[in-house]
Amino acid sequence: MAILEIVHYPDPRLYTVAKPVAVVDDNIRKLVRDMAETMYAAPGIGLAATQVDEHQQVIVMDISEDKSKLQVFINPRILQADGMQEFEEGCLSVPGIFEIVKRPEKITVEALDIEGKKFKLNADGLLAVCIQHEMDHLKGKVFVEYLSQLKQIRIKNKMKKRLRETM
Ligand code: GNR
Ligand code: NI
Repeated sequence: MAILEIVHYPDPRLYTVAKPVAVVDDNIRKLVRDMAETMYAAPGIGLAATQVDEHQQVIVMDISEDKSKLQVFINPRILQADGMQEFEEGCLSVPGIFEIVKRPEKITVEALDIEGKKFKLNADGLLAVCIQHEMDHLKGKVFVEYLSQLKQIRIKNKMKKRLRETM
């Protein structure tokens, strides 16, 4: 296993659109294992392949209290979305920034599991937020893009300042 480097906003690699996985093979399973290790170490509750500069449609997630329920979504698709909810989101690619984002409240997702088998899932609350947040990453979108231009500029400046300070 390996801990991978997480790309930070506004790195242009975060704007790459991920390709669907053709076959869930050992290479994908290794990527999933490394992504899970990276997510748990961060620590975070989700990670999209885009964030580790792998542009394939792979997501790992674990929203359980004791970090015992790893969920894997390969080639995820939202089949249905209902309602709206506001949730304070954070992102491992935008460390230290927490902002309210409005998204559909209930979703039905279809994806492949680690065996390449198709499954469907109804999600709401944090799980629905997290799936949508990760699916946005696969489309090259970071949650701060839902905020006002002024907030986006402030966040970019904060990130640049932090980069300068850690050099
Ligand atoms: O660890 C994470 N926490 C989180 C909190 C609220 C809404 C979304 C998230 S996802 C984030 C990990 C991450 O950046 N995934 O892309
Ligand atoms: Ni994120």
